Amino acid sequence: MYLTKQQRAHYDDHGFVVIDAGLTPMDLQPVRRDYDAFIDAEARRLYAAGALTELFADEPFERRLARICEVDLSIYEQIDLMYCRLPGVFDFLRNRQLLDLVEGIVGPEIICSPIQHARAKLPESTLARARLSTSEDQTRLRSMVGENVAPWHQDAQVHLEVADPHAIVTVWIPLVDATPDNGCLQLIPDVHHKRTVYWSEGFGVSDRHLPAEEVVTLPMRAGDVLLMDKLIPHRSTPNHTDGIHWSLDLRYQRTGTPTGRDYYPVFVARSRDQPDSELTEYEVWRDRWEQAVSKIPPPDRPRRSDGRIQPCSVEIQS
Ligand SMILES: O=C(O)CCC(=O)C(=O)O
Repeated sequence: MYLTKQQRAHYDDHGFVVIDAGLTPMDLQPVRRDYDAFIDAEARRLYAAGALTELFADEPFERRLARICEVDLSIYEQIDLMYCRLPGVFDFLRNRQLLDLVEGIVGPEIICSPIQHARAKLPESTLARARLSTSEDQTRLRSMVGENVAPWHQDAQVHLEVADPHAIVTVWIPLVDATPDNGCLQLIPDVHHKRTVYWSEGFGVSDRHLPAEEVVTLPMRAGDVLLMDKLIPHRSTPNHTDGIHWSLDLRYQRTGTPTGRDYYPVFVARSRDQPDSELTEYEVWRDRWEQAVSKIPPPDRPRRSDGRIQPCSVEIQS
């Protein structure tokens, strides 16, 4: 499925577009299957080591990791894409249907940016249910429950300045239905026309710098796909249900443009001109990530050098 003219026009006019049922359950299945298997294998390892006294094997995908986190935090800490590096996820980054949608914005020469995450937003109720043995773990759990409640920000804030002039599309995909109750995204449309990055003290955009346009809340079904310009401010909200809000956020851009995180592996996801340049081998992707993360662990990665707290303009090349 390619973008229709109307969908492309919506993206250009408003800085985002949601493609209803842009992906099928079969498209998402390799990701869910591999995370399921990863969590199961890790749970069995912890069980054998005595860290878990039950496997929570009857819990569905939406709940199992949260139940495990009531007792042990180590699986949760490995969940993000750059640590987990699962074959089904690599396949998904190159999913034909997904790239057809991306091509409608980026064109036919597409790289997959290393700014990509799998997020398992834990329910707030995990805190009350937790039976962790130390107060340090209880504090860690509190920050885990909070870490995927993203403050208002633009994705331009998470790459280095070198990528400022280049268009980057964020592709946000819920793996379970995303609702206001479990913490779906909110965004401020149309703001990309201002060509402005709204800085704050630290990460995010503080209320006094936030553009005044009306906020849109975006409930989405699993399989819907959000395409969003990197200058659109967005945030996500806390999870008040008892299931995990699982999602992926990926970024794609035109081949040859800097990702602003070039110390992590970028790869050619699609090339109509030079199909041989596409990365098709899972092991290569996995090994590149492994090496990159061992040199620069994600918490130590270089950040933008902005002490800036005022909005600043960026010129994006079209
Ligand atoms: O998925 C979320 O809760 C936040 C995602 C986000 O802020 C992003 O993709 O930049």
